[in-house]
Amino acid sequence: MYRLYGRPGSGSVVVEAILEAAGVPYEVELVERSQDGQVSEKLACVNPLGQVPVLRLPDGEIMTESAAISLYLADKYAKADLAPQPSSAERARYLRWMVYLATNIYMTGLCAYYPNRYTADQNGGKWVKSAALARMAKEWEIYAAALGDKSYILGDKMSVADIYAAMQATWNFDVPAFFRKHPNLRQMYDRVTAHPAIAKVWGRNEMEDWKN
Ligand SMILES: N[C@@H](CCC(=O)N[C@@H](CS)C(=O)NCC(=O)O)C(=O)O
Repeated sequence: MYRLYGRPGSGSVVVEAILEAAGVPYEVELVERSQDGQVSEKLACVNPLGQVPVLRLPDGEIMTESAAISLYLADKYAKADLAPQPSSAERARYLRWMVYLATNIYMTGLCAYYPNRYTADQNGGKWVKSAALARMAKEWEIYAAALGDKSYILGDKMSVADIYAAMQATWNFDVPAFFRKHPNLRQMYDRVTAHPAIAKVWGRNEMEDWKN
């Protein structure tokens, strides 16, 4: 069985959503951060960076990196219809935006959430954070422009890229303001989260706390 190491509302949500939508048996091992910010031992054993998500495959193989895990599962469980076929025309766009989200918005978000990690200056964190927020705004503008008035980033069909983007949208510091700025992202978000399996995972992870 798959074992997903995750934390509510974190990058494990996209993996959980794919497993749920694919109807594959899995268990979730919650790994909370300790009070002093240290990485728990059980997480350090499977990911030396101490980050979630981590997926242990049924054969014991360990996968880290949310985008790699998502691409892998979506291809493996093609019946869930969450990824364009490797030979399809949409594949190039799908890969482009999956990697864009992983390497730009996700990473810039880490700079905003953990700014002191990215500077050796003990007073530099606030500058790292403000630069990261400006950069992230630009990165979302680019994504929103690519989405345009389409329902999903690939057109009429939802893919893992949309689930990934919807999850990352909830990490904005002011989600309602973010969606006011990008109504097309809000529409995409609402479509994605209306999917029954995704709604279930969203609920379990309290992904809609920003609505309160
Ligand atoms: N590149 C990794 C990033 C994973 C990541 O940053 N996960 C966050 C939760 S969303 C985390 O565990 N942060 C704790 C930390 O970085 O110490 C991925 O895409 O899986």
